[in-house]
Amino acid sequence: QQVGNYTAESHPKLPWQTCTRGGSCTTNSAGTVTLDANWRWTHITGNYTNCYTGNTWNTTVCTSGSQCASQCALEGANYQQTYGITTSGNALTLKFVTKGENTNIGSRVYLMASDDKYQMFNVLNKEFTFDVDVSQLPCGLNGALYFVQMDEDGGLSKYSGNKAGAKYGTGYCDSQCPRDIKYINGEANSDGWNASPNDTNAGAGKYGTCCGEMDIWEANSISTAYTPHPCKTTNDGGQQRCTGQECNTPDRYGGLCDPDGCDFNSYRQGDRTYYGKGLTVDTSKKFTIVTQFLTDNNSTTGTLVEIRRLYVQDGKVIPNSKTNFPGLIKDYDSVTQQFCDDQKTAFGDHPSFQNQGGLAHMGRSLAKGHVLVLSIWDDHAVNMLWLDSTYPTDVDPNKPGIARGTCSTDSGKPTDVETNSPNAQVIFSNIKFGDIGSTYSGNP
Ligand code: IDC
Repeated sequence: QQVGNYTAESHPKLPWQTCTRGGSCTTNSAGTVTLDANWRWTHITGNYTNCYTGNTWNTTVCTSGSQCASQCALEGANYQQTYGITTSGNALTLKFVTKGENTNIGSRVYLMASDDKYQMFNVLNKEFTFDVDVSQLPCGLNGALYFVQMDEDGGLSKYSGNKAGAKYGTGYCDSQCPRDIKYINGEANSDGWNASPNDTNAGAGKYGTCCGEMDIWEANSISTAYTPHPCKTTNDGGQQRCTGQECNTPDRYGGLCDPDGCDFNSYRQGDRTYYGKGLTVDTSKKFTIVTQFLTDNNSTTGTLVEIRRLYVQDGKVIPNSKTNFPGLIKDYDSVTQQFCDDQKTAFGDHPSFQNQGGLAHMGRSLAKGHVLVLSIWDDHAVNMLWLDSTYPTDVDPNKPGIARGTCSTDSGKPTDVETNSPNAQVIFSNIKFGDIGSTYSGNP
């Protein structure tokens, strides 16, 4: 994919901080974000003809994936007007529905270190902290902050067909091995593309793109989960193009990645008064989320053994909720391999997390360096019910592991949320990264 020159690409600034033990933090003022390539206008290089419109490719120019990539360009983005993406100080606001020339739904952005490189993080033996305002995120929406093992340059140096690189938000991959990605490995995903039956803006091609994923935060004002998803792709979870069964389909568990992950959702784990409006972590106002990645030898080169979570709100440190349902060997308040084994057995869930190498393999992936993703999305596959409702919807919600939040099983349909909650939004702010214990303070 080429670079278009109708709109200059200007990345919104998003400064963030690096902290060291002792509590001193320095600001990385070069931080910016870039919009994922899938949201961008792609047209024939040098004129205004679309290469892709709605949910279909221009079959005249896209006779093959490589032909298409050689003739089509990605454009610069008008962040605020077209996509509802704004930054102010250290805060990023992502709006759900933005009505411009077209109607934009959701967005996905990546933190950049420079104009053409993503910011790479190795979170092992470190702590990642940010503030969030989820008060305007109803059932069915997800304001997400997570890490994926994308290439630092978006694949520009590996794939000669990719001339746009990280600057234009190329190279996305995750543990669902998504097939709705328009350009993969320097080629358009136009071969075998099927327009989505229920999404006017999306479709699925012959290829998907897989990589290890660490979901630090998938949440709305009702429910939240944090979830490691390891992958047996090249380079311990590095970006790898997939076809057919490799892309976790038709057998969800027969692909290169763990699509379920080992999730810690406080409600699903049995504490129903912990997270939500007016609850212990009160989602009607801003709070801080701290996530710690502990290794067996307290170094960045150790084996990942535990992912801990705590919250800070109104100056008070709030310990994570504890698991509370029958059938567990003990109560847990963090993600460890034992927690994952124990909850998967107790809930009767598929052991795909274990089969893909478990927490230790997630750690190997994180050690290779990950890119930070911030997004707001609705769910055309399962209406976000896996996060905030009863899922599967036909199983007794009193059975442990089925209830994930208080949303109705009828909620979260994209057409409903897009119509009824166009003003939904998420605000992420005050990102800090550093030594364990260095990025937050508060009273017990
Ligand atoms: C979740 C994943 C999440 C993904 C979602 C939809 O954690 O990243 O976006 O699926 O594909 C299930 C569900 C499975 C859930 C998983 C955790 O079948 O969809 O994974 N889980 O809630 N049953 C038990 C656990």
